[in-house]
Amino acid sequence: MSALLAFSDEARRALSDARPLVALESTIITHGMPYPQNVETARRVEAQVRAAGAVPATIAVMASRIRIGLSDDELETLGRAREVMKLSRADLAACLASGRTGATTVAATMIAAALAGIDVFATGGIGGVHRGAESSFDISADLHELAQTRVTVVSAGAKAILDLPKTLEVLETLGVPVIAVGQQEFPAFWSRSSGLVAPLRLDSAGEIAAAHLLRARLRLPGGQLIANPIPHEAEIPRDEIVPAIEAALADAARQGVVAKAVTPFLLQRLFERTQGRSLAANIALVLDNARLAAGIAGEIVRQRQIEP
Ligand code: PSU
Ligand code: MN
Repeated sequence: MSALLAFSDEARRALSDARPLVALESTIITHGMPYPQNVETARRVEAQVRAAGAVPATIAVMASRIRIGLSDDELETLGRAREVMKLSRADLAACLASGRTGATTVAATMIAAALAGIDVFATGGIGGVHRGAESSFDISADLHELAQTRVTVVSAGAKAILDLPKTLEVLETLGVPVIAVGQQEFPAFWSRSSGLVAPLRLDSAGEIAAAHLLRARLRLPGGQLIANPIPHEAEIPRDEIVPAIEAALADAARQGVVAKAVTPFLLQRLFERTQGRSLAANIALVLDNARLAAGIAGEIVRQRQIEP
């Protein structure tokens, strides 16, 4: 295993000193945001994790290694690169075998984090059940990963381009705890409100960390989905974002966009249709998730020392 994982010096030292780490994904860099905002955001997210007392480890596949922690230069290279594979569970081994560069989605980042011994991962929004899934069968592998890989994923909910009620139903079926923070409502990525009640609520990093450790003691496989609403000042109210989402979905249908291309296409279209506001909101929510994730990672380390 150690030959497959290549750690940054910072990540290796943090792991051997049992200091808190936060895993970060790379699909948000390569497929989720345009250059150069993608690279700027990746660096700011890492800085936010450090400021909140943890060590960041951005994950990607390069030269047949799963990289746990990237340098500034590597973030830049990844952020500019074209033809980067979008890696989910199904794609990891084939990407490693081919030697190509791959960006990890939520599912693949969870797998890598668990292999590396990292408990907490911060992202923007997970993939979920797409609208029209009853005919397209488009359900993100992120949901199944949450059911089987023991990592706490800090998100701003699921992206509101999805069918959120169906996404919550599938998560319930799979036994994934969906935990809202600071409110009872499940947040909708760009907006704090979705009109849906989250199944669970925990308002402190300490409780979320305790639940993470208790799941291991209960021998429950799978992770936790933390749904942290976007900060007030950055949110796009639902009645503003919903028409843009509908229009973006219509664009996708007209152009016959399917499979892995759907989410990146919709995010890009929303960026255009909101004159960049969707991107500003996305950046703000990822930064806030990084802050919360670092707090949870710190609490996990602290609580493990008290009760191993
Ligand atoms: N969060 C963001 N932007 C993104 C993603 C998450 O703010 O681009 C990515 C994640 O990598 C997630 C993926 O796993 O979108 C979902 O892709 P799909 O719907 O094809 O499973
Ligand atoms: Mn899909």
